[in-house]
Amino acid sequence: EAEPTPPSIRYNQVAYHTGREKLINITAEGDFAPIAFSVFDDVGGEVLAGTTGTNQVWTESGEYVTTIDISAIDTEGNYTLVANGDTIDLTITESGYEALSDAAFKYYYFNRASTEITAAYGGAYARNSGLPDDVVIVHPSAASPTRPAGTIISAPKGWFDAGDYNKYIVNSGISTYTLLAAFEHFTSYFQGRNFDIPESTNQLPDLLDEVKWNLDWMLAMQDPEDGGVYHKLTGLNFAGIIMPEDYTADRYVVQKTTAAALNLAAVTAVAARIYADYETQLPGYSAQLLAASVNAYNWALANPTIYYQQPADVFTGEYGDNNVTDEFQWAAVELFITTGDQTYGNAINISAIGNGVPFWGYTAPLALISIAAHESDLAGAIDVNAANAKLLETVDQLKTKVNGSPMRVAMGSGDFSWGSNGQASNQLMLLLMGYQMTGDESLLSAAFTASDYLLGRNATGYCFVSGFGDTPMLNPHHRISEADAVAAPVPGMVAGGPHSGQQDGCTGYASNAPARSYVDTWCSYSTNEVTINWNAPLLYAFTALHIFQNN
Ligand code: G3I
Ligand code: 9MR
Repeated sequence: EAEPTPPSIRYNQVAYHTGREKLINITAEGDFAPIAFSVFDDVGGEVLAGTTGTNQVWTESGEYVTTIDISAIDTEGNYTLVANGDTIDLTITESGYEALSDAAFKYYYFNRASTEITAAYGGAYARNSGLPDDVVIVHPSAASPTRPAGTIISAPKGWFDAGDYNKYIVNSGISTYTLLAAFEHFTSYFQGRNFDIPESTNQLPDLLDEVKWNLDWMLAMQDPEDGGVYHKLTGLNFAGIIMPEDYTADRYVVQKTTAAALNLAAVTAVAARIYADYETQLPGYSAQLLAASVNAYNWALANPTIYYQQPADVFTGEYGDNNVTDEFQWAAVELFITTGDQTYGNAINISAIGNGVPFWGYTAPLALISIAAHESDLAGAIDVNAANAKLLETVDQLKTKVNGSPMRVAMGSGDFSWGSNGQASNQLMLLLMGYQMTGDESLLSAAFTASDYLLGRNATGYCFVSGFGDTPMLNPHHRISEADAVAAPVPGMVAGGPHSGQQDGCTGYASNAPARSYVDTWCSYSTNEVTINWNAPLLYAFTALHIFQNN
């Protein structure tokens, strides 16, 4: 008979914070007796001792779980926890998330298309330029009278979507929005932040330089003739394990869709109002963004049900979305905030805007976030209170989940789909949004407690952010990290995360249970890829936690 696996200690491998709850879990597949534990400071003095209490079963992991609360230790320092024959290192600090926030940002620079990454800014991850995307073929699915199939257009720059080298407008929408929302909510922080990118010496905040890299590409994805927006810029197939400089396959723009037009309309409307404050640095850019937004929105109104359909000769990511009610509302909200034009105000229907956690295919919560952030400008024009109540309903549900969960995390039933760590990051963003709206400290508390999940206090034992933690994710499905000469992956990237689909058919999964169905291998594109849309809420959340801890 096989020995049951010994209980494992699951903890935040990056940092616990002074003044905040500090939780550690012990988990095992089988039930286990109470376990004695001690915590020692860095000179070997015992500062806390105890015995674990009752175990609970966490349905999502199928494991027995108990929680150790060491919040009573509230002095900065390095500690060790000894329990069940294991010793783990713990860090307690006033401010432990700054480096992670910076790295989450820098990921976007590392994932830039059409440029070299220099040693000055990329260190060991310097690489040659690739995928210039200045010769892009209009695919038959995207043909129009003025741009028939085979027409050559130019659409350089942008960020690679993920571990692949393609660029998708729908996923760029939520990603770029989330970075811009971080800028709108924490403007002075980002105005003062130097992220060490090539543009750091210019007069624009680095975040806006980085986002402009992607906005410039998004603008080039619009057909100037009719305002329609191509759904993606892609090779016909996914590339092999190669560096950008070795990519030689033809590139295409594929099909104009309603979802693409609305994602571009929403994001360029947000960008237009933000870059308007930098007219001196970027003359005319804000106006260009707004014109693109209006043209895309009008195209969508005239073509409201053009859904993505993968052509027979194209095999890359789809980001297909057959329900664009949420995108219509989101675009109208952003255009109304930016212009005050009642044409857009009349299109807003708060009762049609859903709440919940956003993802690339569901952007309604992004509209609620923007309304909350601009409530004083909107009061009287739309029912701001109803919108805020919806957002706060979701926030309250998340807090209840954290407090009721056997592992004291926000992740639970229904949260473990492809990209579950994007879900976990967006949950944090919403809790932190709720805190900004209400000043309710219990929401900030819940966000700190739930933030442990991504950093190791989860059912896999991995710190899911590359370059951080004692057991970091090491083998992401990220072509640059896999093909380059550096052993360690590009830092600051969050893995897709566990979910039971296992669509990649890889071996080595720890379990079929949703919260444990994860494998840290290149092979596992369904659990171990990285993307711009999962890193964006990671960046938002850990930056916000850092800022609030230092207020
Ligand atoms: O929306 C349903 C939900 O209602 C249901 O409960 C759940 C059950 O599994 O499934 C949900 O749909 C999933 C959807 O993602 C949204 O989470 C699908 O099963 C799942 O297959 C789908 O996965 C997408 C994946 O591409 C495959 O199409 C991911 O969201 C998406 O992030 C991922 O995107 C890829 C790009 O195509 C290419 N570039 C890399 C990128 C990341 O892997
Ligand atoms: O490598 C691809 C990854 O970047 C995509 O997100 C993923 C989405 O389905 O697909 C991966 O490509 C796989 C393909 O879909 C099936 N054959 C194996 C490929 C990975 O090696």
